[in-house]
Amino acid sequence: MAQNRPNFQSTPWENKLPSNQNSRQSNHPPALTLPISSARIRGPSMRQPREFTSFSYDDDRNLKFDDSSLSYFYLLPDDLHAGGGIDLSAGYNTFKKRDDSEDEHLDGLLLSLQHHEEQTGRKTMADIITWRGVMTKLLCLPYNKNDGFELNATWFDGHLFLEEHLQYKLAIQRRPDQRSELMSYWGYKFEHIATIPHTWNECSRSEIESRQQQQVSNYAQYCSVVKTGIGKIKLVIAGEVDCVADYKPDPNDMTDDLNLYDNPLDHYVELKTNKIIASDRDATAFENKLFKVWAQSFLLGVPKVIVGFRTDQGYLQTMEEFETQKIPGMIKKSKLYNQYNSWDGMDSLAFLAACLQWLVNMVPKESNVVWRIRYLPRSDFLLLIRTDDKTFLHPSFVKWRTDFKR
Ligand code: 0WD
Ligand code: CA
Repeated sequence: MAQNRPNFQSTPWENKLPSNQNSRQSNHPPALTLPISSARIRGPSMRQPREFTSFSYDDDRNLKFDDSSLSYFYLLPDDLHAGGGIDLSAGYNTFKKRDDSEDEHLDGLLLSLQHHEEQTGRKTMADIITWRGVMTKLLCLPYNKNDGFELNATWFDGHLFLEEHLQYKLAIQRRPDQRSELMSYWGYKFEHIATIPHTWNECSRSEIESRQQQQVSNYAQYCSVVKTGIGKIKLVIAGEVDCVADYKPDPNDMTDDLNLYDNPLDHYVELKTNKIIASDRDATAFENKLFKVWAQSFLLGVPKVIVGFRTDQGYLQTMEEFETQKIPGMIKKSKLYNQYNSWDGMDSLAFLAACLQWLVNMVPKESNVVWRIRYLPRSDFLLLIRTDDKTFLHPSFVKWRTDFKR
């Protein structure tokens, strides 16, 4: 394992093509590259995301093919003001935190796809199947070149599957200090105190009132699986949804009349916490974050973001709602005041369209071969490299598709 560990952070990187650093390790031909600053498909067509299934992880991280872990937003502005604000650090010592060095690959997504296909008897159409988080990385890349990452890619049964290469992520991760651990807890704590596990009328008083005292865990998750697309590429992506603003319509209440269709995605909310904005610097940092939040929410079709603003000591003071579709415009306006802010949503989408087209065209369509997509910090290229890794697809999904009779 040790010799697989990437070591790029300590290697001085020049902004030009690498001279195939790994050539000693493998006999494979030189990597294929995509130039990030110029790869664009201008004005790509976008498909409106549509949820076609969803799944949950419960408090023990068991996978459930239902909406049992869906949460409901419930936090009154009045609750924020009581006694100097809600203490987001409360209960930090009892945080039930997932071991994120455990690689779940695409398992939840693939097993839920399989379950869905078993129910409907139909295969899902898609060029690319992946987590939303992977797409967010690619969408933000033209404006976020400081962080390196690696993806794994493999073709199977007509789809290109992408996942994050967890080994790389773990290898470059700085060991989190206590403060960043605490700040990450604040995010989960905010999610916990801002939501309830059922609709308001189905919740007991104590379920609502004891939230501040309950243990916080990041095991449970609710994920929406959507069909969407950019340019000519059809996508299936799954992503975590923090809560609904009010309720989730019954997906069985399908109707062909679009005017009557109650779209589940329209009800979804992304929750974030942020430091209270007190200076230009804070505002710039927040705008940078907001752009990534836009990318993340836009991809899945989540229309609303609620940000809880907190003090440096982690006391929640105010909340603000943002409409996802208005975020790029907001940031563009503030460019007038902040010359360092260069985020451009349309340009990012033009890059994403080109990048996905490149992947679909350039990753060779050999089943059982895993390719690595590598982005070195501050470089201008995505590299495509063949590996000798075994497939990362769940065996149950592979068997299901292999046995599938049309
Ligand atoms: O390639 C893979 N194996 C990846 C798996 C890459 C990205 C995510 N995932 C997994 C996550 O563990 C999660 O189960 O996919 C599922 C859904 O992910 P997503 O919606 O695609 O992930 P992303 O958009 O990056 O993150 C959404 C939320 C985060 O909230 P914030 O507010 O920070 O965006 O998912 C949570 C996190 O709360 N999350 C995780 N929770 C536990 N362990 C993890 C993780 N490793 N990653 C994201
Ligand atoms: Ca969140």
